[in-house]
Amino acid sequence: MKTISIIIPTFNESENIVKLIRQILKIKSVSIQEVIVVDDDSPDKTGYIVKKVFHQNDRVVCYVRKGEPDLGKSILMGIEHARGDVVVGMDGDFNHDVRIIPTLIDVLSSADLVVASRFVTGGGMQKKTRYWISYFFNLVLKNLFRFPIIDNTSGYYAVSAKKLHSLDLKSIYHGYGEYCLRLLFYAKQMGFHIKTVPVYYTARSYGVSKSHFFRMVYTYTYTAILLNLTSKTKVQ
Ligand SMILES: Nc1nc2c(ncn2[C@@H]2O[C@H](COP(=O)(O)OP(=O)(O)O)[C@@H](O)[C@H]2O)c(=O)[nH]1
Ligand SMILES: [Mg+2]
Repeated sequence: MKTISIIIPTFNESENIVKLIRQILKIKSVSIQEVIVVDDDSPDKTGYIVKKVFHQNDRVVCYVRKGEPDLGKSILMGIEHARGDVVVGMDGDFNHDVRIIPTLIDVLSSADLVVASRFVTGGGMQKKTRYWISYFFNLVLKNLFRFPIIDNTSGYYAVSAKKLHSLDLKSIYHGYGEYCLRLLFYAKQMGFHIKTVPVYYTARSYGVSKSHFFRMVYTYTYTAILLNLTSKTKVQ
């Protein structure tokens, strides 16, 4: 059975993370080798709480980054420490339904990268306004900017560790959620076999979202344009 490393970046998730890790560790149908939490030195002490609660559990590892918070670099740090055959990336706030982890792994047996998608049959999002904005944005990404699937901003995925390491990870994993656009764009460019499975995003259980709407639209659009321009230059 393939071993799995689950990577969860956190910032102020003290009320969610312990419960979330406990739910993940209960999954028995797939082999979860480790849950790696990378915390950006959260003021609410998320990282220290994880270390304290799970200090006797060698399947739970927590790194606390110091300095400038960076979601993408946090995930990269997790990837660099991951030892599993498969890497799963997910949020630490219950947006991403833990119960579909076995499905992601199952579908990965015939793919290189499996993305949990809100915009396929069976998928969705509790927050309706955000759902429609994300859907429209993703239509543009797919049809205008040549992105491979219909949910390129998901952030919940399973990928073969070997394939993942064939990509230039430092150029992908930095900044905020736009790392996801770079991951999918380069995965397509490198000929990854990409599949999707439906997911329903529930609203976060506690705490507040770190996403800033206008900043995200600007950064994601800029990233999509840049990826298209640089890839066209490469082809010429
Ligand atoms: N390490 C780290 N994690 C972050 C940062 N910003 C957000 N996160 C985490 O990334 C995940 C997604 O962030 P969230 O605020 O839920 O964004 P949303 O799902 O788009 O509303 C959550 O687990 C957050 O705790 C950051 O700067 N550093
Ligand atoms: Mg979230």
